[in-house]
Amino acid sequence: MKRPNILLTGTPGVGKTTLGKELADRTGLTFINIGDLAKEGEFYEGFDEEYQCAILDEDRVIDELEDKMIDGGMIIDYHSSDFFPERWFHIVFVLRTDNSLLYDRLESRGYKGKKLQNNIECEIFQTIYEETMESYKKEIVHQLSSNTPEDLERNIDQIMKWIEQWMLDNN
Ligand code: DAT
Repeated sequence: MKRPNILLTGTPGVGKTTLGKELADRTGLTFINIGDLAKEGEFYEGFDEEYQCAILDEDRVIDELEDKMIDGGMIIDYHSSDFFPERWFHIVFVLRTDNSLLYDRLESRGYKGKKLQNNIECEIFQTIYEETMESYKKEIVHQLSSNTPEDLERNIDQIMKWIEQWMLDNN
């Protein structure tokens, strides 16, 4: 049985992990958060002094996931989308959150100062959306509002319907 691969992307705090885990629970697809995967495997290639964070070793992440992506049925969660092989994904969702809500979510996550400001600007300037539109065919990229619990429910329903249809069309 062939199953699709889904990319959930967007600025930190928009709700990728919340949506991805819930989708995985309800569909049996496998959820992978790239940040957690990198931490477990220590897939880093240095430290960024300016941003005070580890630099992801993208090639090692890709090597680690390649076989699983070929098998299908993967939900990938990451705040960037341009280094993954385009062929991996059947659909890509860019989650979007209003600035004031995002600000509160990131603040309660402990972000402050420049880090908080950079992430809010990332959302204001649609950085991830534009990066994603340049990296994948426009037809497979969709924006999702991710402001409220109602949005979450609606997004889950829509994606589950899409998965069902994809499985009918491809098996
Ligand atoms: P991300 O994985 O994009 O960093 P998250 O899933 O960790 O984001 O969510 C960040 C916070 O926002 C977390 O406290 C849960 C909350 N949240 C996520 N989606 C939401 C939604 N649709 N409505 C309200 N709160 C949401």
